[in-house]
Amino acid sequence: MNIIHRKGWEISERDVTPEHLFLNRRSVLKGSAALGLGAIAPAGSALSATYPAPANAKFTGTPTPEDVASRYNNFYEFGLTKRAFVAAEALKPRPWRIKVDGLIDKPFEIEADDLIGKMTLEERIYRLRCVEAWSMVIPWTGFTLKQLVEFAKPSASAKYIRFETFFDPKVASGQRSFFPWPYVEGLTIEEATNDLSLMVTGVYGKQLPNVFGAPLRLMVPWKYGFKSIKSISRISFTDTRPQTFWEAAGPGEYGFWANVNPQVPHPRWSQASEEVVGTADRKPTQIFNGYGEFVADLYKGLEGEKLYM
Ligand SMILES: Nc1nc2c(c(=O)[nH]1)N[C@H]1C(S)=C(S)[C@@H](COP(=O)(O)O)O[C@H]1N2
Ligand SMILES: [Mo]
Repeated sequence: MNIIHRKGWEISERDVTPEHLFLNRRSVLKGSAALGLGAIAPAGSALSATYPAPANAKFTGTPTPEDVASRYNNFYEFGLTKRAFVAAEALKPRPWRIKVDGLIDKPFEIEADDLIGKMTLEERIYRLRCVEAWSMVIPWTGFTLKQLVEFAKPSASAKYIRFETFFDPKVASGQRSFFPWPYVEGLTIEEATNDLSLMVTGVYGKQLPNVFGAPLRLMVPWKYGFKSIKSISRISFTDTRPQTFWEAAGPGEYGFWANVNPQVPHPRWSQASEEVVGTADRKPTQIFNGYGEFVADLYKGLEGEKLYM
């Protein structure tokens, strides 16, 4: 990969989340409740998700064009190129069982759409920064991971959440390759219950297409993109730090925390700037991908950890 090194660019004004929008969020969410979105579910059945969901005014921006973002993806289950959308058509995201287990009140299995139907959906525009030094801006629909944690009722001993992608080499040809399948990721409970952590069910105002990780994927925008695991089939609460797919594949290059930091280079390239996919631009990378006001406190006292790889 060819990386152009540029330093010292200023962060532009429109990249900073305005404080007044932050303060407005509560009223925005109250407003969506007032529209009665929770009231149209037939008794005893899950509410089927409707798109587009109400936009959260705290997370705005100008999205990467949809035809660009949906044709430039990492989804190694469907090959090592950015053209995963072709092979990903083989995935059948419905019906889709999700196992929720480990250190919780009552382990259970649930149909993805039933789980989604129990949650409050909203739309958020997030920046996505891949560890390969490119970025996009994507309008996701989903529910806060915090809602799922509250639904699962973890015991006090649960310190981490481990996420696992489906494993089906007949459907996902990439899973016949040498990688340590299935794809696994993890967060601490504190990270998972941070307001930014989103379980994604839709994108560009529609139900999630396969290539984006249907029917349910994680989005943690202050971390490198590989943390945002796609097509989740199992969610486990544990007291031990899970070993992730990329840690197992390349422990010298990828770690558990993977917080974005322009000052900490990847062993093979700089992270100082990023290619803005769909444009001819590069821009300077921001610490925590610009989300430090929400997440920097999570890492107080953890300075001895490799927080940025
Ligand atoms: N299961 C799974 N999840 C995954 C990946 C993958 O290969 N398999 N790639 C990751 C990487 S490296 C990135 S940058 C993002 C890309 O998300 P997008 O295609 O929705 O933009 O998904 C992440 N989640
Ligand atoms: Mo990535």
